[in-house]
Amino acid sequence: MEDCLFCKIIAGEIPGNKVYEDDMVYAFYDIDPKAPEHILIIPKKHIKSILEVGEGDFCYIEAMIKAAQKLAAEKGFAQDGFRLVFNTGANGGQTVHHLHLHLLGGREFGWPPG
Ligand code: IU
Repeated sequence: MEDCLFCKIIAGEIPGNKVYEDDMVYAFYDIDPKAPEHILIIPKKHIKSILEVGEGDFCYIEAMIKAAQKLAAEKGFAQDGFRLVFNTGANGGQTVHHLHLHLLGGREFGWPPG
């Protein structure tokens, strides 16, 4: 593990507001929510960004999407709609360099994003 904040949250070294965990992924509430429901879904393997997802890593993407389906249904915003976002690199607004899928729900979102 590198010196990575999200790896430390997975390991329980830093508290995270966990909402879901399985053998592949970990999900927790974003500390600075951009919507009434804002959950981060992260792979348990340290992958820096969507650009670093290798051939053997797509099982993590599958698990992340499955977790998003499950959480959107459980939190009650699946039917109204929601947004999934992978910010990638500087122009994409990525600030934490451990792959994370933003699951945002509970309000209407504009398009295009800012
Ligand atoms: P980004 O796509 O890399 O910009 O998203 C990183 C997110 O991680 C952002 O929404 C932060 O609010 C969030 N976050 C967090 O939940 N806990 C933390 O300790 C830190 C960032 I630092």
